[in-house]
Amino acid sequence: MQIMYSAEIAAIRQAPSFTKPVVALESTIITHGMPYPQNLQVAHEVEDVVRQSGAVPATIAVLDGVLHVGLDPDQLTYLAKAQNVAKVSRADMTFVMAQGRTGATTVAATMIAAHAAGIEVFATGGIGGVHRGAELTFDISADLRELALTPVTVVAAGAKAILDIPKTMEVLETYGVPVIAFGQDVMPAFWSATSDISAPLRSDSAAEITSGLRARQALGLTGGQLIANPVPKADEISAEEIGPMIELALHEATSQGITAKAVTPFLLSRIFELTAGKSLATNIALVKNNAKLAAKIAKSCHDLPKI
Ligand code: PSU
Ligand code: MN
Repeated sequence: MQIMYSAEIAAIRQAPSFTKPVVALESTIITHGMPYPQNLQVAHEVEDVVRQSGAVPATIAVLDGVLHVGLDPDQLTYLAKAQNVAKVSRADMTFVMAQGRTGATTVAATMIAAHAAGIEVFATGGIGGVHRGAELTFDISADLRELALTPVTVVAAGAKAILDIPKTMEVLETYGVPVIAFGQDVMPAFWSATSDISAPLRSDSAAEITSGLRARQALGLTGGQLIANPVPKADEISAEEIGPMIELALHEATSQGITAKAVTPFLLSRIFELTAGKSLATNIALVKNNAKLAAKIAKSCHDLPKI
């Protein structure tokens, strides 16, 4: 498949890998997670955090039918301003490409593209997971199955708190995905740094995360891993504060008949309104924090290449 690289990525590309550590970044967060112009500003700031942390950022998106790994500044602006952008995952990314359309990549689609380009580490806000009420709707994000299949390390602030986190943890365990909380014993819950759900694994060092990964690969185990990185305490919204707003947004989604791909963007924008913008500030802080840790992990992966 034809992949277009940004000038910055092309300069360090030495197929099948890179001469510097690289961190992939998703684009659904830009088009479906935040309003313009904050989305563009945040996209640049997150890329800068990756650079300041010693790695090279590769924001991934489909622009007019072409899969881009790394976006030049004008392409980033084009995407941030674009209307009617498709939200693409494993099921529909290549079809949207065939139609020549523009698509923002979810965690699942970004993992696929990152792996195709030879990128091992990816930073996002929160992964998709098992939605509350999934026993009736069967709404389980394709992100979970992607973690089972595609060998990319995903750094996220846990699963979004709008989800059913215990069920999400069960599915990840069934799929054999290592879930490693960074620096604490409990799972973070996106806007909140902690939750009452204990983390299956804990690590305090990027090097240790990389050795765990290399050991998995040496054993021939496929798939990715989830690094659950808590939002900095100073930026968090406590579970007590955000809990009732999540409940209200979920109730509205159900009563307005919001389903499928529209659920996550609807809930995020309602919670933005209900918290008077505070949820967005927290979201931005946690994405930057994840970009920083992802750069550290990318550096240690670069220092300890896969044999
Ligand atoms: N995290 C955010 N904002 C987002 C998303 C995650 O802070 O917009 C996106 C990611 O791209 C994730 C997607 O893959 O939501 C999950 O959507 P769904 O629940 O429809 O699978
Ligand atoms: Mn879904």
